[in-house]
Amino acid sequence: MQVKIPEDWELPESAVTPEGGYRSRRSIVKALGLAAAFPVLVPGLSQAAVKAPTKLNKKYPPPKGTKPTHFKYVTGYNNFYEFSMDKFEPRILANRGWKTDPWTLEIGGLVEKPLKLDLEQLVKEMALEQRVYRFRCVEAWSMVIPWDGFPLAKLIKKAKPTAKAKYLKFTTFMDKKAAPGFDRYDYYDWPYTEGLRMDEANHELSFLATGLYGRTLPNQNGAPLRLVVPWKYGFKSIKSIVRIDFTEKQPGTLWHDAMPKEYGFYANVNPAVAHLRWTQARERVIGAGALADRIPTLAFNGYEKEVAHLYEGMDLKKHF
Ligand SMILES: Nc1nc2c(c(=O)[nH]1)N[C@H]1C(S)=C(S)[C@@H](COP(=O)(O)O)O[C@H]1N2
Ligand SMILES: [Mo]
Repeated sequence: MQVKIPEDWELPESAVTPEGGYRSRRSIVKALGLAAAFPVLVPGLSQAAVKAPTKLNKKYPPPKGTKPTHFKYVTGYNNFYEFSMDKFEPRILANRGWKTDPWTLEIGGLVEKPLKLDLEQLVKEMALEQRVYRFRCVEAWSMVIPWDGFPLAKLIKKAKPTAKAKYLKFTTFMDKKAAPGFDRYDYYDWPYTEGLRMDEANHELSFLATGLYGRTLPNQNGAPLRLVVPWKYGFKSIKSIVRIDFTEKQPGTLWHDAMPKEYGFYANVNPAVAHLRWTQARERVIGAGALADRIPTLAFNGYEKEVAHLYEGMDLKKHF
């Protein structure tokens, strides 16, 4: 057996503080092989359930000058309006009986053949890898998050879109009994939807996360499958996806349709374009402490070299 000493940023909170919030089958499966190292501290984790740890993709270690945000902030300070507009409530409300396993992902629109995929099966098929990405919310705060998952391009390949397909539209679950936000904030056009241009979606940075910090994605972070597009504002990284449709025209999305002057379809992180109500030039680093200085926001959230070519010739002030 291969023994791997986890970096301290890889340690799931469960290795430090036993807690009972994550008992589902998939949650246990990927606990980084920590059962061997911490047999008493990971409750309910049998040897049989331990799988090989997700391997860090060496191309995506923590970006230079950053430190991964502590697990307790990544999983305790969330935006998930289906549950609450408060930052701390999703952690509680998304773990009161909302079932994210089993889960079906449907793929339709301009594809050779519509698909219905069982998520557990899909995860088994995809070789999971870990990538540490910067994450920048449009509200001017940021984190650095070790995600586990697979490139979106791999799923697109499986989906076999037709030549007409130019965009992807993503849709989040909508179960009024499972989450209070649909009724509480009934002025939004639920379900939550998002979209990407095909070349953006096929870019190697576009990622589908099934976990973080080497363990199954907590419900509040968008279990069991959420998008991660690190060069765009966080609202593009749609959670708990139930459908992906391939379309010819730019799809409508919840935020863009609700407030097109505040939230663009592209939503590329851009310190030079202020939000209508605040500057985007600086950001608050979650976990750095209340008194820490804000740090400068980087063009394309630090991924300019990798993605700027996607927008060549476009006026980024207009297509914000
Ligand atoms: N379905 C859905 N996806 C969503 C949201 C949401 O409210 N519902 N919030 C978005 C916003 S604004 C952000 S910043 C990120 C937050 O992800 P996190 O809670 O995992 O940090 O999720 C995005 N995806
Ligand atoms: Mo956000």
